[in-house]
Amino acid sequence: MGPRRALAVTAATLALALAAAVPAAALGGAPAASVRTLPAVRTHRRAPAHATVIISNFMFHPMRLVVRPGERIVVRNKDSVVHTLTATDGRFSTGHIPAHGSRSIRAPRVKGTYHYYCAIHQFMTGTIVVR
Ligand SMILES: [Cu+2]
Repeated sequence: MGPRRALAVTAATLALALAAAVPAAALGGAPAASVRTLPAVRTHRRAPAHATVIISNFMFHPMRLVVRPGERIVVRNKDSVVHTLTATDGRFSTGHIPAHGSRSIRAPRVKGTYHYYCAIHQFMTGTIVVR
């Protein structure tokens, strides 16, 4: 009689716990997930699209950068000398980027492959792919 009653109580408690747990999970779980998703999407859209090229040790990194048409490209010069990032055909250029400074340019709006170099140290080359 004792064990049987205890079992019944346990079953009832379990049923109550389940009844409480399921709606809690359904109501609490779903909004939590969408709350987690929404700010990420909003943050992504609010942040202006921009890519980065780093100059260090007389090299561009990455040497081949893929961007969207018209995307902003920030060029950071980590060297102690002035550099430029200048299209081989002259269509874009950062102008002089001072030592430890940065400049930004817009990628061309026309899709394609654009080669560039440093106008001061012409052995420094790289490529921007717009697609
Ligand atoms: Cu240079």
